[in-house]
Amino acid sequence: MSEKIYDVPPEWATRAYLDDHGYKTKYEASVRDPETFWGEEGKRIDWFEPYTKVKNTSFAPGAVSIKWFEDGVTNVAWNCIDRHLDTRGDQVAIIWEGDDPSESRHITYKELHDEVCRFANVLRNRNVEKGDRVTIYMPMIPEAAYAMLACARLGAIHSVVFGGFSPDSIAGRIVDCGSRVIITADEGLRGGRKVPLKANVDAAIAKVPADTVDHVIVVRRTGGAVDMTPGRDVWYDEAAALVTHECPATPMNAEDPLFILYTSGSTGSPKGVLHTTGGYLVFASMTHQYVFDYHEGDVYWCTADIGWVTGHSYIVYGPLANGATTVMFEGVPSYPSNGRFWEVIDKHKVNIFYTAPTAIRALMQSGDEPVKKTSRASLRLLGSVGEPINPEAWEWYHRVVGEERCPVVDTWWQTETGGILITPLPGATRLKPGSATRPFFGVIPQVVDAEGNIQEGACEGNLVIADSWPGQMRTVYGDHERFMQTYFSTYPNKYFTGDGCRRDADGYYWITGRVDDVINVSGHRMGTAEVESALVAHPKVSEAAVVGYPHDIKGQGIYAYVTLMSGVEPTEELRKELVTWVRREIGPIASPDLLQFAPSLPKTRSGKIMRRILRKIAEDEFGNLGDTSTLADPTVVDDLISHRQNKK
Ligand code: 6R9
Repeated sequence: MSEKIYDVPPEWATRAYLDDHGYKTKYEASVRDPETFWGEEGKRIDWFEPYTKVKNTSFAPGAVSIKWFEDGVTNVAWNCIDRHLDTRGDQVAIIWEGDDPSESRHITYKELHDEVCRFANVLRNRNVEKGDRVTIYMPMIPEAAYAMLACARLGAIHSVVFGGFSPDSIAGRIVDCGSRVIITADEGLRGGRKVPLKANVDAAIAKVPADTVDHVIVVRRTGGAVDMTPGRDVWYDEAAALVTHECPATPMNAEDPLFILYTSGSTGSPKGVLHTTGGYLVFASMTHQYVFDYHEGDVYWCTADIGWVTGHSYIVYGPLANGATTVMFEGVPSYPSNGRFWEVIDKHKVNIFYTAPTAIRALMQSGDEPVKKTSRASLRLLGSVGEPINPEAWEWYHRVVGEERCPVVDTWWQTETGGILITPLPGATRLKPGSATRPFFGVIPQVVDAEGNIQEGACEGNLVIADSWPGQMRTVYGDHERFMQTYFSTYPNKYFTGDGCRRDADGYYWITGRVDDVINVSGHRMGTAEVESALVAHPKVSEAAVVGYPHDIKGQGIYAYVTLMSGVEPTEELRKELVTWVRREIGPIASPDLLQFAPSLPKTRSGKIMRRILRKIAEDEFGNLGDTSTLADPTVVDDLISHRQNKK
């Protein structure tokens, strides 16, 4: 395949913050002397007490410790709201677009201040204090952002759980971080369908030890009937009517926790990724400004859900820290029609649009017509995040949606990184479809081989980051050992991303996907181990192995191999039951796309499942199974191949 290169459009070279020379100069300065670079950049947020120390970080084996701006004192909500009030109190902070196209709301910075203070007072009245954990299980409504910012204002640590997760998943997260307060809504609304959020919270609380949860605060969204437990549950509007719209922002040390966000890894239960205050906000703000070339007055729309890190950093914290107008969308790209995204862009005159490859691929399938019916004249820049974007989808996004006028920034990052690490800068970087291109300021990517040898020049291998950046996660909540083990033990003194990548002769990075047992389904991260443990929890299942396979829209689909208890018949009905079971155990995003009953699984003589072989079968690469001689029983493989499920 010939490699296409898109030059920076001439108008961008003049209007953007940086051109190519500017990028290179600033990048070199950032890695040559991080202390000075970040010491200056830290001033982009306001501090109650200025920091005198900038970087104090170590990736040393057994002693990983990450601190930025450690003696500074500030407050994230204060930076996202209060400091803008003098200059842009009447400017719109949040444009909310409802699931139903006839519903939208504009919230100014002044209104945001009042709403967040009220929410904080409601929490304070329920004894929420600095350091307490609060679980947020909400639809995409402004109250979700108010709840996050209210926690930040009080110094409470929020743990947002994606609204698509099941009661079991919520329960696990409540228990892990020990939150005594849950914020939810009666029901969510997505694509015209209701989501029983409060009922899911009730079911989750029934699964955690009694007396874990003291308060459930319920925002009215649909008005649907829900059960309210007296003494525990309260309607938000009723509680908010009793409090004022003034609430002081708690002074927070730069390294005090801001939030926990659970994410899947290759082993065990989801990890509570912990982000702190100062470095996180500096990094979210800076990346939002430079990557999206954000300028005063721009209308910016990120289509993520606040249940994922992209929603945290690039719907709420980054844009609001910069005083931007951020669009928050409740619905889905296909409702009421496949033109919804483009219609919303015209309706709110969106300048910067940031979405996921899975959405682009799905919309691309309905052709150019729904796009071309709209003007999109306001659009200036397009972004992509969550998974590798295939060049065909990139080209369509660029040509049809952006009419070849808007640069596409393919941004690589992770829940753990807090913000974007590898990305084009629109005024500086020539684009190659499918490549996340070059590192952001202060980020030192390296490509290593399996033994950890650093590769030079054009190469392929595993992606590691050689030194800390301010947005980096600080620990796994309550388990620093696991943090060090997961990210710093594979390659000593380096942060291991879990991704594979290629670097070309121009120094551009091409992320090739996960090299561990994590799969990426429609941009949602899932540990194969989680799906497996959900399956084996079913009484009829004896063993399960889950792998990813290429899927046209989702990027990866979930392929499950299931061995049943002896005597259980493998029926079509049971297959459906097991798929439903996983949905119920984890949530709809974890439903297996294909499920194959396997009389036995390929194992080594020591009893290890050989996933490499299962992956090849799921990928339809039967001719290329590699060495099967170490298998305890090589005939298992033939049986698996002959019963392979067909791709949808
Ligand atoms: C922000 C987010 C992280 C994993 C990451 C990688 C994949 C994200 C990507 C990308 C290729 C991109 N990923 N962005 N792969 N190109 N632009 O998605 O965080 O949910 O933690 O997922 O997603 O595999 O390791 P998270």
